[in-house]
Amino acid sequence: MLTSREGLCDEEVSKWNRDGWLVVDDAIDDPTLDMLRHAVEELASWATADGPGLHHFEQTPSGPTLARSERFADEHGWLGSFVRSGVVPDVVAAVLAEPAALFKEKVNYKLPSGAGFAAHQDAAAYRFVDHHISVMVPIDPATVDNGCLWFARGHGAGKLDTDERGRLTDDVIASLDWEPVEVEPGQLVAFDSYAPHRSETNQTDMPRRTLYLTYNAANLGDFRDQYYTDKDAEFAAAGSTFASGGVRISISDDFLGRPVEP
Ligand SMILES: O=C(O)CCC(=O)C(=O)O
Repeated sequence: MLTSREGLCDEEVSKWNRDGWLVVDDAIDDPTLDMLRHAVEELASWATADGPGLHHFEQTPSGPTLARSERFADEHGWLGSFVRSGVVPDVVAAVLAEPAALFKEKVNYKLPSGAGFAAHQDAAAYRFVDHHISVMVPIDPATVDNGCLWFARGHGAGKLDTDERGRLTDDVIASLDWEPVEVEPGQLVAFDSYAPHRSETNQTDMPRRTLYLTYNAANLGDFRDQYYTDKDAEFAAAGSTFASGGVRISISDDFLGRPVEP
């Protein structure tokens, strides 16, 4: 239970305790947003030029489309600094009430017709420690039409029932009070790994790009290398589709996109 925390007002503390997610306004200034946009464009160019990082594609009506880039904090100097120091780890440290260590980092591009995500809790896919905090950093405005996140109100903690794919069951989904969280670049959304969330397809003709930066309490250890080593091994052994036919971009089978057609 979060009590008073430096950098968070009483209202934010009670919202965090009730819901497990929080929008932070005016967190990133315009020059930093320009740098972020530029950095995300560079990552996307790595995906098609055999550059560093781990990149995942999905099939959309316009062909194979970049869905996600991850594991870039050691390869992209500016982004590496942004994710490891400054406002984002500071927000996480405020909700954790202790310093945060980077666990993983990714960009979801959600280009036009890019797919959404079934309702899930990230805790199902995050290993080594029980509790993680993620921060969503919008690069483009996130709206209902382009597939913003939907969070539940009133479920700040605790594991919910899932099916064999790691998706929340229909009963759980129906029991939750869902709210679309539309945000603009400059805002952040911090969320607990037990906060249920989901999203829809991007139905616009513009990208909805978002960074997701995930941390654990630093005193528990640094698991990032181990996370990506395991993920590489799992993807290499299991291939790029789940038994369900879903495209494997996550450890959990919660992405609603289609595998790239041969
Ligand atoms: O970017 C989205 O629309 C949702 C992302 C998400 O839930 C995830 O990557 O686990």
